[in-house]
Formats: sequence, structure tokens, C-alpha cells
Amino acid sequence: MKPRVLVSRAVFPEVIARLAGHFEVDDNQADVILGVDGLKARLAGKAGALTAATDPLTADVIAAAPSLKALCNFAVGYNNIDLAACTRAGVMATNTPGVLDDTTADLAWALLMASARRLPAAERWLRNGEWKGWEFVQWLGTDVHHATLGILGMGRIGQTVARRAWGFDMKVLYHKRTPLPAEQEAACRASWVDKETLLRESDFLVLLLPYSPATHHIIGAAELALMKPTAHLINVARGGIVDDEALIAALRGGRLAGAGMDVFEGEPKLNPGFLGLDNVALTPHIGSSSRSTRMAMAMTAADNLIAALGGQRPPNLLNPEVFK
Ligand code: 8YV
Repeated sequence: MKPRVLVSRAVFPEVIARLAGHFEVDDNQADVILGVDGLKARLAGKAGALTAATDPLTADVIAAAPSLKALCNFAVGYNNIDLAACTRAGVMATNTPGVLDDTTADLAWALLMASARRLPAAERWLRNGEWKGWEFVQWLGTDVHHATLGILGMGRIGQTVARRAWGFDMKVLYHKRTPLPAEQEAACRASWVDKETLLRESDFLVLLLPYSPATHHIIGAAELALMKPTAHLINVARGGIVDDEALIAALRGGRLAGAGMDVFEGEPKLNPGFLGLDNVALTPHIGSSSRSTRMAMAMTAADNLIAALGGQRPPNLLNPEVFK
């Protein structure tokens, strides 16, 4: 008998077909949001699951599924998974690093440009029929070229964002706890600075940190106060690394020129304060959303699940201590 697996959210049919070659698949192509109770019910009797970053894979959920051997997130972020609980329960957890770097970096740039050139507000104004004619001083934006790009969190996606800055003749600064090795830094044409210098000197600050208790509100009122009033903040990483209330206050008070936000505290609900602001570009967590990248993410998660339940070490294992 084939092992039984859950696919917790709607995915491309090709992904279900691939899994069906190895497993008895319980899919959720109706895309009902399962939540804690739904996950507990649907994981019962399952050997593994393909899961999304929206699934709360808490200690409670994991404990309720004693047959579980592998949870394979189709996301690079895994703050939705209680890794320690997985390890205690002998469950392998995996993510999908690498396959979404370019697509997510592209969205960071799209939001950066949109914020710099005030695209959302200008478009709303045009659609509302308010454009009565060209004016010399109309919708003046901020130049991106030759400006200073700051990157907080310089992992794979941060480095991909940095490499795209060459074409804009930008100076690139970054901060991460451990500076990159010299040759990697040179490949990004980026210089390490301390966090305070990064905040003070960036014209555009892109956040690319994972969410954890250590990064909760890593950008709050105090950090925003250090930034230039002409600067723009871009968050394509995770809700909660920015104190959204403090950001809204800074944008409203003219203490920050603009922001581009793909992720929010408490999403899909977002602080209604964002909606009344003209100096913020908003997107609904679409950083990795191109067909080919979402396919690559789901297929990478499927590879991990097939390996894990086939008795092999999955390529993107997050908790190798599970084997101890
Ligand atoms: C996912 C993401 O699409 O990979 C991540 O961590 O944030 C996105 O690419 C989203 O989290 C749904 O799983």
C-alpha cells in the first residue's frame, strides 16, 4: 500500500500527478484554509504532507499526527513550523531554498521602483480621471540610479537583489551578523556596514530577513527615526519584522518618503492605516508568484517528500538532528 500524504493547499495539477505516482494523495484543490483543527483532522493517518507557509504546524498539530514522518513546506520561510516539535516527534521538516531567489528579488525591485516613482498613487489619480494635463512639477519621484541601496539580511535573495543594482549604478551597503566572504561580497559589489550605518545611509532599504523572535520588529520606531526622511523601506520577507504601526506613523508624518510592502503583520488582514496612505505600494505576498517559480517550489517540496518517505535524507532537510 502506498503511504498516504496530504497536500494542504491548492497547487498545480502536475504536482498532484507527480505525488500520485508515489503516494495516496489527499489534496485540497478546493483550497479550504485548514487551520489548526483542519490540519489535525487531515494529517491523521498521513505519513507526510506538502504544506504552505500559511499552515500553522504547531507542536499541537504535530503531536496529533503520530504517523507523520515528513512536513515539506513549499516556501523558503518556515516560521510556520515548530522545528523543535518536529525533531522531538521524529518528523523531518524541509523548505525550498534557491528556486525563488530571482523571482522574489524581482518583486523587491518592482516595489522599490513603484515606491520611488510613486506609481500606485499616480495610477489611481489617472484612473480617477484627475489628469487634466501635463505639468512641469507633477508626480515628482525619487531617483533610483546612483542612490544608495541598503540590504538588511544578505542571504541568497539579498545577494540577488544586490546584483541587480549594478545596472542602476548604485552604491550597495548591507548588514548581516557575519559579513559575507570577500569573494561573495565582491560578486555583489556590496560593502558590509553596521546596522546603524545601514539605516542612516540607505536611500532604499530592502529587508530580507527570516522571521523569528530575534527579528520581531527589527525595524520599529527607533530604527525608522535613524533613516533619512527621503528614504524608502521595502519588505518582501515576512510580516512582523517591521512594526507596521510605527511604519504607518513615519509615512504619515513625513519622516519616511515611501514604502513597498508585500508582507504584513497579521496578514491577510493588514493594518488599515496603510490603506489611507498614498506613499506606500502594497502587494498581497506575491514575492515568489510566477508560474515557473511556484511550480519549482512545489516540485522541490515534492522531491523532498519523495526522498523522505523513500527512506532517504531529503535534500532540503531543516532539522538534521532528527536522525540523532
Ligand atoms: C511563499 C514565501 O509563496 O517562500 C516563502 O517563504 O514567503 C513565499 O514564497 C508563501 O510563503 C506561501 O507558501
